[in-house]
Amino acid sequence: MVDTMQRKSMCLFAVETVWGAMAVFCLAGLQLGAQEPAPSARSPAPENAAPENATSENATGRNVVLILSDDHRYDFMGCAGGPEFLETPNMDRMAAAGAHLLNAFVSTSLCSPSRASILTGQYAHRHKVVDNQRPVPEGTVFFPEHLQRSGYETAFVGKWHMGHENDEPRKGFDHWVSFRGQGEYFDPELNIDGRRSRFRGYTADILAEQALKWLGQKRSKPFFLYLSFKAVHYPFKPAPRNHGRYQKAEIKYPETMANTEENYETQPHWVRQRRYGIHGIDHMQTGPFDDDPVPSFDDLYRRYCETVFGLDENLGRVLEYIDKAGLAQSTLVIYLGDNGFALGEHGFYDKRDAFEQSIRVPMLAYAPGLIKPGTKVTQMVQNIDIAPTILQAAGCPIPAKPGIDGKSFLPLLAGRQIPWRDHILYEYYWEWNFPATPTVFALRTERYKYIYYHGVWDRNGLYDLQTDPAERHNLIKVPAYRDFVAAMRKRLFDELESSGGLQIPVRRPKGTQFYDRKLAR
Ligand SMILES: [Ca+2]
Repeated sequence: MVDTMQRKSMCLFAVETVWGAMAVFCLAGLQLGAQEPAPSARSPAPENAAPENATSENATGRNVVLILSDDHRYDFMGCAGGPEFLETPNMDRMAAAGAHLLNAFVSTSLCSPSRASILTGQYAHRHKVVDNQRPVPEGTVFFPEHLQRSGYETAFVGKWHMGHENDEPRKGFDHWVSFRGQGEYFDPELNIDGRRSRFRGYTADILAEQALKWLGQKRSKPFFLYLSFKAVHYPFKPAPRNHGRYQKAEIKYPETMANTEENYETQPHWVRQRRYGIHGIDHMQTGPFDDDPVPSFDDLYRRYCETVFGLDENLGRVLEYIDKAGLAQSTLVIYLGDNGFALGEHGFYDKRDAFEQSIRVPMLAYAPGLIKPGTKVTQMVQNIDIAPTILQAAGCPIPAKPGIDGKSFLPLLAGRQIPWRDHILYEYYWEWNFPATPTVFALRTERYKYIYYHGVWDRNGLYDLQTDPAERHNLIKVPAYRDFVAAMRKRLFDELESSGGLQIPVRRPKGTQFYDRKLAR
């Protein structure tokens, strides 16, 4: 079967809607606490919850559309402040008509572990999907299974990427459209409910088309759609209609990109060393030998932005359908990325590490009647919060077992202040395939980030995000911070221990190892 895409023009959000006049552009600055006279561990936020009947977020049976992208960094949206030539009109309008979660993070900045955290509400050390090389452990429970038991009709469309070889339907979904592993940007072979067909066209367009087809079916049950785009993962390939759209755009390099003593003086040694591997900007994605050409950073940056633009177009198609079909009042739409992506920061060209560009993700929500237009959520939310948030929107109880580490942020979307975390926990487990980045544990408060590197002879990290948002000045050896570092380290390990995070999962080497350390250039 061949499904030809013949879309003449993208349907942007109609300016005649209530959204039209609301060109709200908000800066996604860090939400930092007041100036602190001396470094100290922050105390928990005060409990100031409003009465339960203050909003309508406890209404049950809401439809949910969860839209995921791949490697879309948090600040590459118009509403998030940059880069100025990049157009994301649909993301911007989603933020203007709904909520922009300004401080959204992943608990592990890597495809498969993050996807498993989204689907389980658990840290990677609990769900045990710690690399991109193998399927989820037997017995893993995903939240759509709870939705099914609560009477929901569920569908998965797009990139699954937990287990490279398998595109077969997974439990928890009544309808299944997916492909093997990373998939392809063009002409994908899709497994639709167990039958494979080759499609012609741009994969993001085709996945949106498949999602709209399912949304358009008549049904009597509430629904849950999980639309998971392949875009914007490397190799960045925009739709042909968008290729070259930003070719003349001037690329501004981040201040920590240059290979200077100033940039690396206080950083852990491994940070500079990663420049010379596949995930460093001196040798981006080059092959195993050192004489192959290094691709143009500027051109890759432009292709990334053009791919984001096409993702935004397809996000707009889904949102437009929901509005036009009269589903907006009964549906919660959430958009997020599965992890961040450095484009030159610290000399990096990847994710995995605990710096801001890696751990932060774009996150937006749209639900007229529940979320007031222009809502800005400043609390730190994480991918582990998605499952409990959606279950609450569905009025579906969260089973006590196997347990969820995240917390529903639905009240925050509805404008209620509830007790919330004052820090996030981050973890990344060293991969045999990409040995340049060590095992990382981090604890990030609104102002400070403490990073502990396990199993490597190197210094750890402490950054003051208020005075040093670029994380250029590592304070770990500054004597004035010694007690603060000790307190943060204790807090990190207390939390890891209490949630079972001191058992580091070790996996057999599998797949290709990108071991080469290239020569300095
Ligand atoms: Ca990813």
